[in-house]
Amino acid sequence: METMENKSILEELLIKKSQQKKKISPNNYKERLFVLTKTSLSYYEYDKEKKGHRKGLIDIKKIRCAETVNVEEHTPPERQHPFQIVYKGGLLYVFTADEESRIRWLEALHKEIKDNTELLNKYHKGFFSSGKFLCCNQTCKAAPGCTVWEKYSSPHGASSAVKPLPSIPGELKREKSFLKEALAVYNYEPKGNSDVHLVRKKKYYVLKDEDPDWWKVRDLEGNEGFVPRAYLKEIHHTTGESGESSNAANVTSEEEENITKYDWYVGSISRAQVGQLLRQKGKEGAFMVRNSSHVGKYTVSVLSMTGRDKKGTVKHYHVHVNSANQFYLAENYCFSSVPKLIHYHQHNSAGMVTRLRHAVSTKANKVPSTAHLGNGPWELKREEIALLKEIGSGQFGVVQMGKWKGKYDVAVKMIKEGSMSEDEFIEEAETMMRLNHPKLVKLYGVCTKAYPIYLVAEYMVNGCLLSYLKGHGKELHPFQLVEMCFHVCEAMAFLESHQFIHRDLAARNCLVDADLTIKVSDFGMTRYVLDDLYVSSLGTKFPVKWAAPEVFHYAKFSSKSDVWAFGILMWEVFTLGKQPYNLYHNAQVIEKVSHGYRLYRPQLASEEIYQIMYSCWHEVPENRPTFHHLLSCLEPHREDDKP
Ligand code: 746
Repeated sequence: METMENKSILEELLIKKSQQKKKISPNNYKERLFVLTKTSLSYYEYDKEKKGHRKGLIDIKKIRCAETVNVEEHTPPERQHPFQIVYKGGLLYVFTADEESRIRWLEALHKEIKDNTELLNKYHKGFFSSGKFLCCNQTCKAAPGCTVWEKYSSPHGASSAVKPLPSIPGELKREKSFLKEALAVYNYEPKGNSDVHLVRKKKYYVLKDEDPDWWKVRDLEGNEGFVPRAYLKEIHHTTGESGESSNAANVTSEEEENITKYDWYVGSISRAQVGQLLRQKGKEGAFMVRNSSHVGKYTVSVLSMTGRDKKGTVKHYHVHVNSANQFYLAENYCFSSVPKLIHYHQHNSAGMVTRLRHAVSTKANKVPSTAHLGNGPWELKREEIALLKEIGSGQFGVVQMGKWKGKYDVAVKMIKEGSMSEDEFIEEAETMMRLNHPKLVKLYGVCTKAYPIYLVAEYMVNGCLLSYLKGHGKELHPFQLVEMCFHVCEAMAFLESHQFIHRDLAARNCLVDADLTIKVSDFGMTRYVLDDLYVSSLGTKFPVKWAAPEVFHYAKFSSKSDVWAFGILMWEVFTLGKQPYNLYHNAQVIEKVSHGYRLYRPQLASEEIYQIMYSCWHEVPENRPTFHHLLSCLEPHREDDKP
């Protein structure tokens, strides 16, 4: 039935850019039939002149900006007329065939959104591409706009179809102007300049959410301040848009919330990682449930010991959704929720190789993000740290595994007196503690009020990457090796974007988490080493084999010298932990490398992978790739996780 509400205002076959939910994933462009109505902008499959399934829907009320996007050089002719739709929860790029069509769409959209309450003042002129906005280089997709949106902000604009927000007086404004609502999941005592206490289970209004760690909130009494994001859980109201990925098969946020509570739920890790973890477990029916590469969809991976191979085979099943919004793995067994589906298959194989017998969980007792850290100094109470076992020793002395506040796993470096320039470290420590990235080992805090000084870091249960490669390398699939390099590269691209130089990147300085995520550790720490044997490039402890020529000749460190070291690290990974230039001593390596000699291609590395590591060893620093570029070189070699 056709009503005013669903009557189509505009309908046209346009090109839609993939949403790049994975941050760094290849672009793809699809033809979709776009339909604009009073209430929504939907897009449908369109094949052989027939309208197919709806692939996505954006609620008109959630649109915050509709505007053109700048075209980059070398853009093919069919993509010369892009526009963007910024909406609550996402960003969509659409390409029209010509300028008239683009104007038609933008005018129609502006007309429909003009009364929306959260229209933007500023937007991004450039595309969000490979993890950043091309206009301002901000890496967060939700980063505030960098260009004034004229349409909205200038009341005298040519076509001021979009009215500025009416100013709302006092009381009303208090309630209205927030981004979203959130519940506190932990109590939080404010430290430093925040005025807001968090009380578990109480509701808060989120005012700013750009910072990954600190959100500005207002409590119900009207107090405002910054609190750790990790202490909050967003409240989702289950109506409105769904992206391409959640089709008809829209997994509601209620469902998402439920699933995260189960001990069989793992999170977002790659297919290769899951495979390795299940094979490590080695039990028939060992299984994991994880987010697939498609947002809002899940994959069940299960180990089956049938077949000749002692290690067993891992099968991956996508959770499908039928037209009645029910979930199923193998046809005919449908359930109203994912937990119900898993529960059923824990007892019945029903079309799978085996029933789901042993949940493999990677849940670790991690400190929730910046949880304990106030905005101020990063001093932790020594009494709150229980040292449990020695896990090794490094350049600064013994490292112990411990518990903080009796519940969180931590690694504690006990700084041996005389091994570190402590004052300089303490001065810089805050910068390092602010570097938050999922592929960097988090430095939680320090204890500096007594000796020995403690550096307290995120605990990584599988120890250092080099030992892991030597001990478990043979169990790893080449995809897994690529994945390891990719993780390190993600961390390094982040450091590069913050103009932060590692100075000693190597497999020995990376750590392996419970879910086999690789994280980079001890970034920037070489600056505080007092040992001459390590500091001098002629010293026996100086990492010459990881050093670029400009480093061993002139101690010239840069992100480009980190790139050289990354190439060596890739070589370590693909040789499963061999010593580089095994037959040569440091002095010989300097001699050889200066004359253009380079490491050979490891057997496990394809010619293309070798090209990537080899490109890191260009004599001239400027001619080496950036980490940002290396990400896009590695990406095509990662395992495809499509159904
Ligand atoms: C750890 C580190 C980083 C060092 C030495 C010893 C341990 C460490 N181990 C962890 C962990 O989660 N974290 C740290 N290295 C340094 O302190 C260091 C200092 C300075 C430098 C470099 C390194 C520069 C030269 C760059 C300045 C482990 N986790 C977990 C388990 C095991 C070992 C470590 C944060 C373990 O015992 C699993 C692994 N295993 C045996 C059983 O199998």
